[in-house]
Amino acid sequence: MKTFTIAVIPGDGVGREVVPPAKRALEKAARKHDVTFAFQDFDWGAEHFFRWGSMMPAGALDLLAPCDAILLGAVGHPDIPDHTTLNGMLLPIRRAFDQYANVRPAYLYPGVASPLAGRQGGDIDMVIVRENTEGEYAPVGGFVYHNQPEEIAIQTSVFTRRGIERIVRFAFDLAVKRGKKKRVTSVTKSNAQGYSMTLWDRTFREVAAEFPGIETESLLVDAAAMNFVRRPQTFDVVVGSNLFSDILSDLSAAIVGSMGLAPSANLDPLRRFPSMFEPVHGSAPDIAGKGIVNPLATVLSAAMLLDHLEMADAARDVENAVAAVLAEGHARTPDLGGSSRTEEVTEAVLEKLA
Ligand code: GGG
Repeated sequence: MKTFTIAVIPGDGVGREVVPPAKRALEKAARKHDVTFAFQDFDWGAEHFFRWGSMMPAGALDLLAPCDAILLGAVGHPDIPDHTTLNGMLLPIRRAFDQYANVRPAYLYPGVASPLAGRQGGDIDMVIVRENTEGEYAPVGGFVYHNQPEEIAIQTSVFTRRGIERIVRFAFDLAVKRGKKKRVTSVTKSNAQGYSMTLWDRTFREVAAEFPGIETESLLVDAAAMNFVRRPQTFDVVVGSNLFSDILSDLSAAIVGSMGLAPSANLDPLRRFPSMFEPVHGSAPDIAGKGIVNPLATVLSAAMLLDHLEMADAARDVENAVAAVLAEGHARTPDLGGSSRTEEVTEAVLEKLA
């Protein structure tokens, strides 16, 4: 029987409540497919910061490197500045392991209400592909006259032809693999940002020429946001920079019913390093500890982990279990208009997996 080693970082806030259900779903799905998981739990995050002054210890990346994949909950604590938590753990892991493709599917499940009028289950089915290692989140910049009245802050975006080309090619390959609308939408702001974004547009056109069977569309990010609301059914694969896709994937999650249903994968498509799977949502301190967080975004992220480890049947089992629970509509956390607790939704999914 094959055993996969999974690094588990529950992190902060609701991250600690959504990771155990995902581990249970993984274990149950794996049992049916003659696979086992060896979980290595790492208690990193805000508590580690309070105790030791850093989100994760020195040498943390060396501990993660030999694992087959990483399962992450959330990062963020009200008493620590958000840039400290994000730059102290999540972003360094993405960069160290060259997880350059952040894949964020948004699917309107039957039985789930979209805030958009007239949309039925299956009407919205898109994937946001986010460039994940450079762009606006590159750690390049600094302060001059720090904390003085004449203070200057400089934050530099970094766009490389190599970085753009590989994420755009990943998006086209994904559109081919999905075999659905066969459409890739590129999102930029090249009317205002005439260097980085025009490099993106030119690179997009060059890569698109290699995929004559895929329809293309280029939108400015403001128009993309508007069209996610006006005509969400037309989108298939949407590719954009680190910042734009971060924002648009919150919007895509909202139009399919809830951030609580939005999974994600931070992939090293070349498989040199472990890839990382996490819900799109953050630590949600307002509901942390109340036992009402929706575990399904993390459970669906676990399904993406199974897909990445080439256990497609097990991944479909998990997705189908989630779809069945949502279609029945009995077990629902408050974000979906229900009153179920995290535990009840978890048990409902596990029952379907049996
Ligand atoms: N699920 C991980 C998490 O806490 N995400 C919140 C967040 O702010 N993420 C920023 C990002 O994805 O770049």
